[in-house]
Amino acid sequence: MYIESKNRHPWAHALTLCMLIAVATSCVQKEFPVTESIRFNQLGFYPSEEKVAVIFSDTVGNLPFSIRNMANRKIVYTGVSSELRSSSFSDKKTSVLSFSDVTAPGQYRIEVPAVGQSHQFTIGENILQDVSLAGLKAFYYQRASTPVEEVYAGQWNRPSGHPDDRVMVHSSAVSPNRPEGTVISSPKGWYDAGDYNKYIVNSGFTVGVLLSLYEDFPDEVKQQDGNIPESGNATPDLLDEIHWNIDWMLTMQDPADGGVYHKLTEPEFEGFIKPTDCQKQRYVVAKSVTATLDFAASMAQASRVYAGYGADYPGVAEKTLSAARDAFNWALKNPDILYRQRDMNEKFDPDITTGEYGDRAAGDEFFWAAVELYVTTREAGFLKTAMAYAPETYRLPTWGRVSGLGAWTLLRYAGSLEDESGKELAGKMQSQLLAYADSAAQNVESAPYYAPYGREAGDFFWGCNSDAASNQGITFLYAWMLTKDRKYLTDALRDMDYILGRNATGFCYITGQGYKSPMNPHHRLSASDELVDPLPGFMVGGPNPGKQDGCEYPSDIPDECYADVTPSYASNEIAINWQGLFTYFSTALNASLQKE
Ligand code: G3I
Ligand code: 9MR
Repeated sequence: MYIESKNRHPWAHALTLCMLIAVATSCVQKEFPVTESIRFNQLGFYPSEEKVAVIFSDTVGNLPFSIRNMANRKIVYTGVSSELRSSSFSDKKTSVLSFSDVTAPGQYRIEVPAVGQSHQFTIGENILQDVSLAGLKAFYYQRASTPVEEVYAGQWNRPSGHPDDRVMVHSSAVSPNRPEGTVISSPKGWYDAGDYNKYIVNSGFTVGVLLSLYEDFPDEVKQQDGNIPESGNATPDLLDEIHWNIDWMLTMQDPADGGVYHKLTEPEFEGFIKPTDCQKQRYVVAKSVTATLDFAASMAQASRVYAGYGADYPGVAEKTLSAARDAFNWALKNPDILYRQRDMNEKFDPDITTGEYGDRAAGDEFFWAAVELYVTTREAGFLKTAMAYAPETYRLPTWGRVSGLGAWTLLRYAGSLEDESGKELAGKMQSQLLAYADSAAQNVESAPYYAPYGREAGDFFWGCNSDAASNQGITFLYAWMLTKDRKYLTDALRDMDYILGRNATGFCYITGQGYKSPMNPHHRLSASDELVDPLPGFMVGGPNPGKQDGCEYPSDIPDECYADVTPSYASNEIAINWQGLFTYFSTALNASLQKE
């Protein structure tokens, strides 16, 4: 800036001098173009935790960078990024910037003169609190058979849909007490995903994950205010929300024999229409051993949790336990009745073409159900079954592979188990889980995105943001809880950083969060309202080179196979099981970091 000397006010000299000094000390801000090539957790960083960003670039590494505090415009840190690195399956390169020494809460940005300046970010406490509450709230938006009210949902309010009070028993599901054509009432529950159906396998899994969050982090869960209709009662909002789904699940059990219908569904998927416009007849379809065992497991777990909340939920502990026992007995008598949609359609009408949630074996479901029943009742018979089906290795729990949920429960209750064989089983689960965590945590510092997740092509498949990334993060949290070794907590946070922006697409994969998040999820509720913004707080499935939806994807590279378009159900759908894992992960990680 040039100021005419003859008009100068005496102060002007001082001002000019200050500006010269400022330029010299770089307290004057130089503007660079804002770039999305500088990628990091878009929700921010905790003051005393690791802080890493990457430059997504195919040019050069070793680039000088600075961190600017946006309050006083001062540069507070300078450094040089790493050499270029890449993964085995991608030609894209990254260069890692590390600035963990910056610890003061505030707003900052990263400047890399050769590349540009980043979006602003926050350093502060409780960075994941908002997203974890949004994660819980998402379940409220998924509620069937009730109006979603403006006072809780703001602009996303909607009238009640899918009363499900006149559901037909499908010909595949008839029993002597319920002949074909029988109509039952099966209201409430959560819509499964982008579709409007309700599937017991996925519901049981989701309830199991969310109840585990309560059991592992009760203090944090009790403090949450989700602003849902039940928020005023004496029960934590998370448990109120879960109960909405449990109430539905209980209607899916045939009272005559304890078997549980696989799903409640329309015969083929509805169009992208509002719940109030859906006219198709809905059916309960075929009992299956996997649905029945997932039901037994989650009900047995619910029984011990709701025992503490009898004032708001009288009789629920007793009802869920007896439902779990009946279900388990049905499964023992019918261990081979797997759900096979194609076979079923050959025998029964009308054809059912909605989500299958099929399986090839039910050993992992037997394990999970037996563990939950054992821990709740302490009866030796259940322990014996659990031992018979115990896994040989720890696998990240997903809807079709649930043994990990049994492992989590055994680890949680290991200290209170009295039988020697129960303790031994818990010990086995502990070594298996730690072996997984240790192998997943190898050489993370040399990874292109500085995270354990995302280094292999196999990390990317339908639902991987949750079934792989969030799940691995939770497993690191278990490893941390078991050992108190802080390295596991850091690795969990690195996986979270990946999910929230430090990745190959630059997306923060939760709707309504960060500066770049999915706008067009495969979600009938979001797509059929008149609003631009999707319903908030939902995790989308993520990059999936399987591309089973036949959509146009921006790339063939596994970690870039993500299309933010409504038709992309293979990369951009939302689902309660994914939401459950992400809600566990974000709530538990925030709690663990705040406790430290
Ligand atoms: O192929 C991968 C393999 O490479 C990878 O190692 C492995 C890891 O577990 O996964 C493999 O299989 C994929 C599987 O999901 C993983 O869970 C299958 O290819 C893929 O087809 C399968 O997709 C499932 C999809 O339904 C199709 O059946 C998803 O898990 C499941 O979440 C999804 O569920 C649907 C419901 O049916 C209907 N409602 C929406 C819901 C969400 O999309
Ligand atoms: O919307 C459906 C989604 O919830 C499922 O995950 C997906 C795979 O089963 O199927 C979607 O429905 C599509 C159907 O399979 C094929 N026709 C188009 C439907 C909407 O995109």
